[in-house]
Amino acid sequence: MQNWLQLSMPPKDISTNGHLIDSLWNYTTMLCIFYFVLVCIGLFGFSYLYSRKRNKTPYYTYGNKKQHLLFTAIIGAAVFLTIDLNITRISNNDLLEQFWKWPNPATEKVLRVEVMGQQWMWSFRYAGPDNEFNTKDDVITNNDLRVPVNTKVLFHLTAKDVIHSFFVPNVRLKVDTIPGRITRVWWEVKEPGEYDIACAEMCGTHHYLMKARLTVYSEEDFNRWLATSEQLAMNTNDPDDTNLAWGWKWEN
Ligand SMILES: [Cu+2]
Repeated sequence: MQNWLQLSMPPKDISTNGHLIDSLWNYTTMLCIFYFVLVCIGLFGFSYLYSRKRNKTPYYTYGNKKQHLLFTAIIGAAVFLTIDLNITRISNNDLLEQFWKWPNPATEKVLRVEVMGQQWMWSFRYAGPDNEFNTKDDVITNNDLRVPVNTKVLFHLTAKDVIHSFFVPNVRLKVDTIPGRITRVWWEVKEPGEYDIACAEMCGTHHYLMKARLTVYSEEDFNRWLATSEQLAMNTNDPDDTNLAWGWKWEN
């Protein structure tokens, strides 16, 4: 049963690195709750302690005594150190140790995919049998991304018209696609199934329609699908069809 609590939670994490994002998210949320409770205790506690009922004569203070300033500085420093500085440190570590460890197609098994965002759909391109992008045998799909499980997938992304954002909630992954620039991202997913892809950048009137399907196959199923699609591409891709010519030469 899906109740409001489940609906407000992020969807199931199916990736090898998604837990890093989740733990950062939880850490930030927990500390914000902690400081929120602390502020509430102060606010309501002092309102009670210094209420008119308990203090017949008013006492005026401007909070500018040395101990007031010191106390304020300590609270400020604690927030800065435990939240700001610490999440910067954690995310920096995650980037260096995981997200920026780019898989190398020359030395390991990596599936490469080119992604094009446009108003209002996502297109995907696989290199095809010749292993070269932007050639006649490329497998091209619209709003339909298929990848194998337990395999690193490296994406190079761009956009045709305006800035879009490639968002896969189950992988905890979001990256802008920008006209005239290639951004990149990689993932490894652990669970076969079907998942949502969305655009996370308000990109025009039909932004909400810009959704695609991610299918994660077992390795055999993926290879079977790819072989069939490659055959189909070689038979039917029309070199004069300008709608298919949006790819580019892959550069590592
Ligand atoms: Cu978009």
